[in-house]
Amino acid sequence: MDDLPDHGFETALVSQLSQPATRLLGRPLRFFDTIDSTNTLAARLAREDAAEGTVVIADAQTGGKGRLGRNWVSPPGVNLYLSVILRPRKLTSAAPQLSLLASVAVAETIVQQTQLAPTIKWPNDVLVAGKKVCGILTEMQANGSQLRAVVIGIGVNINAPLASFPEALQDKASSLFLMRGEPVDRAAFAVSLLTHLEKLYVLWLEKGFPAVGAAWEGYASDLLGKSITVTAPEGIISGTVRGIDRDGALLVETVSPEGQARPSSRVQRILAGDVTVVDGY
Ligand code: BT5
Repeated sequence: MDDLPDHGFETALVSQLSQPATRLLGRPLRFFDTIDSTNTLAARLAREDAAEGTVVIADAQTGGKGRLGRNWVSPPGVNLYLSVILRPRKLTSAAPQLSLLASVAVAETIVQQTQLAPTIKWPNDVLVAGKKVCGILTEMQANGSQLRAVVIGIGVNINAPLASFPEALQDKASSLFLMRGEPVDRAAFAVSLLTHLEKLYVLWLEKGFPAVGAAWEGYASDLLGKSITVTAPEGIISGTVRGIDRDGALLVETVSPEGQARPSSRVQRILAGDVTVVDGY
């Protein structure tokens, strides 16, 4: 866990992927010791017609991206930063479903590789014991209303020590190593993640979102029935979580303000935003 490039990681990855773990994802796989952002490169490759399944992985990122211009802390030698190019023949409105799908793949991989008990915070943060261990950034390229490519960027804090997080993050973020008390094999985790992602992607293509949504709700069950506040593009919405619908939108029951002649409740569909649970989450 020092600052030297970890060629062992690349070698182990390539060797484990050469066993037929996946048919689509990671074929080809582009590995970098350091990159600005795997998503930025994957988006460029996608514009240049890279094949579906192309994966960009880096040992470190100098400009790791979060959503809405936020940053992703990406130290070398310890974590996983990868981006996958997919080309589903679907409408652009289906793209957010891939973020939810990716969070299920990460949660399943954490269970399989560490026996920890992950939860998902809508839309796609993966937490262990209430701390964020994974973030997902999905970016799309479109031809009109049709998807041309989707880049799913996944960052998982695997073996990061607490000191590698800036102080402001130390009570909100964690790593699988910190939660489990022993290191996790990064290459095995990466290959397992690509395997789970591929299985769910094929399921989604064949059966649509509901097949994946049930698994998502299983990991996000903490959130059901909770009072939340969502900062969404349409404004700040407060209400009670009722689940997700068959398109992956969060369903929030809101009550019109007290004092109104006839208080009434209605369920709003929210497709994007940041959730804060009123009682802490
Ligand atoms: C995300 O954004 O959670 C999406 C992160 C996606 C990162 C991957 S790494 C591979 C690929 N290449 C990229 O350049 N990006 C993707 P958001 O929900 O906006 O959360 C960002 C916030 O999480 C930050 O503002 C911090 O508060 C916090 N954060 C930053 N780095 C973190 C880390 N390593 N672990 C946990 N939390 C972190």
